[in-house]
Amino acid sequence: MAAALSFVTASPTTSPFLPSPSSSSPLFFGKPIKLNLQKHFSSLSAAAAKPLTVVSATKKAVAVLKGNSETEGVVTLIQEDDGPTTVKVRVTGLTPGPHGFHLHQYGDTTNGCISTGPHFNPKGLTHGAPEDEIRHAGDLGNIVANAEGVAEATIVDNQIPLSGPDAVVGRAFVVHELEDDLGKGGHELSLSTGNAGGRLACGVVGLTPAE
Ligand SMILES: [Cu+2]
Ligand SMILES: [Zn+2]
Repeated sequence: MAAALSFVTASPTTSPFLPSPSSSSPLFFGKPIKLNLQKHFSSLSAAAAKPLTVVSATKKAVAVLKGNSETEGVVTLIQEDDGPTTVKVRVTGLTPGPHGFHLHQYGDTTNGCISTGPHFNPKGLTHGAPEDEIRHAGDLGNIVANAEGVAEATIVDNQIPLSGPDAVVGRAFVVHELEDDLGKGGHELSLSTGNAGGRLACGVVGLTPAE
């Protein structure tokens, strides 16, 4: 027990000793120690280190948009290799006309769509149009609802990959009450949110089978 305690308090990467793998269950130590054992005892790590990466280079994801209104929708994302991501959107229950459509930073909906945070912005730029050089990665412009309140769009974009450091999996789409002015409206919110108003519905991006 004393050895176990001193091991737990030591830094995993600089610990001068490691317990014999047979002397105690890795489960006793919890996850960090288990990883450490894998690093040092290759025979133990063989199964766990086996790559989980799928052979196919196609990645797919989906987000189901819901909120506190009748607005709802589905967004599918597909990316081949390191190419652009194709986003297919169908949202219903909108007022006719344009509605801001963005990827927001967090996949957190504990407080509804508000807890998804600001627009996904890994480069620290100001808000803009999808075709602008200066834009948030999450700036996908507007989707336009028809007279029946249905908006359908296909968006192809280079700044919302499904893997890598700027991956959008785990973040959230938001569809807004108003038109996104694409940073050009002259309103005090134009350069942060496009002054797109309230958040009608949102959904967290999750991976789906790539087939
Ligand atoms: Cu938004
Ligand atoms: Zn933005």
